[in-house]
Amino acid sequence: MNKHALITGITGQDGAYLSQLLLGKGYRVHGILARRSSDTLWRLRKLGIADEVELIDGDLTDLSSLIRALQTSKADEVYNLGAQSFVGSSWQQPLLTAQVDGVGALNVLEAVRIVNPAARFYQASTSEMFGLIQAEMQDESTPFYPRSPYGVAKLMAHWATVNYRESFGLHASSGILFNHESPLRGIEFVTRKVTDAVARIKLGLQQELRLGNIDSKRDWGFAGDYVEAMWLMTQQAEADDYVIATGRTTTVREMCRIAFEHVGLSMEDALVIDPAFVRPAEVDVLLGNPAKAKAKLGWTPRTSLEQLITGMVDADLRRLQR
Ligand code: NAP
Ligand code: G4F
Repeated sequence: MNKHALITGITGQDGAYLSQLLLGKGYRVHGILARRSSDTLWRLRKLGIADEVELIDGDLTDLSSLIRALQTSKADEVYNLGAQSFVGSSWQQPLLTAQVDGVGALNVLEAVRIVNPAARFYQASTSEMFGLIQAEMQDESTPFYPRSPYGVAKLMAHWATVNYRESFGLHASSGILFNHESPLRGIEFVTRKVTDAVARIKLGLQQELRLGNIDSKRDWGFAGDYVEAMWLMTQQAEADDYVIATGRTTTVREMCRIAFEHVGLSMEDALVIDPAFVRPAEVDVLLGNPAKAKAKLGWTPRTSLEQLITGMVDADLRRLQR
């Protein structure tokens, strides 16, 4: 019998890669489609799987739609990836972010508890919860100190996941994922903003690239590697929380340099620092320790930052040339 999975956020970067992974394993994949006026299926189309997933109307802020989705999909595994995921917007839309990313996760947990408490649940937690870091390298025991409304909302969802595991015995795991990127990354995030701009500058379509704080450091990995960790978590006998990261941290400046050098351009000629992109509070450094995931899940990242960024530049060049 094929397993059934339900994914919130199926139209996002991770939702698309996770769908591809699960379809490859023989799952029937169902996804919540929050209706938007513009085309949100482009990532699923790009991976050639838009017709293979089964979409169900719903929204994380509407518990009744989630209950119906659990019933319709008959899900054995539920992956809560849906979110207002752009940190920068969370200061402009703090209440929406709290409703979708915080209360929304609680809604999914409630739907699981009501419809099928035996279903396995995955919560998309984030290294943003570490914020003002309390240890040089962050692992599952590092105290949290969120620095954005997004981080605060995600922290609520994280603790709700732990709480439902401890209160009701749900198989509920929280993946504390550090930044992960791909050619399917939204254009507002810094890696994709950079790789798209580098490709445009190379093709003569744009002159400059405007960024905010280029001294912040991130632990960047490839989204395709990270969705495997999500699946591995739901396959374990016991639910638990895991840090998923590469163990290497790099400044935005260096990431940017890799992109420019890949196409033989000088970063200094194009980069403009623009205060408009500086945030009210910054997460200066993130560096994750994935030792537990390696030991217990057998998970390791396979893609270097150089492979990731140059691959994203190449993908943007191909797209723009078409
Ligand atoms: P993403 O590309 O921004 O995708 C977000 C998804 O959430 C989209 O499918 C979006 O639908 C959906 N969504 C937004 N509001 C919704 C609502 N009210 N109801 C239902 N769905 C809604 O994000 P991602 O990079 O794939 O990340 C996946 C998850 O991991 C997110 O929860 C994110 O916060 C978390 N995370 C990401 C990273 C990372 O580096 N990528 C790291 C740690 C944690 P539309 O397409 O219709 O907008
Ligand atoms: O790419 P970013 O917007 O990612 P950020 O804020 O780290 O959040 C991402 O990773 C989190 C995991 O840690 C996820 F939970 C979250 O959903 C999201 O996927 O910014 C990265 C860094 C920041 O320090 C930002 O200030 O790049 C800096 N930056 C500098 N100039 C910029 C820009 N970021 C963006 N988006 N745009 C700029 O122009």
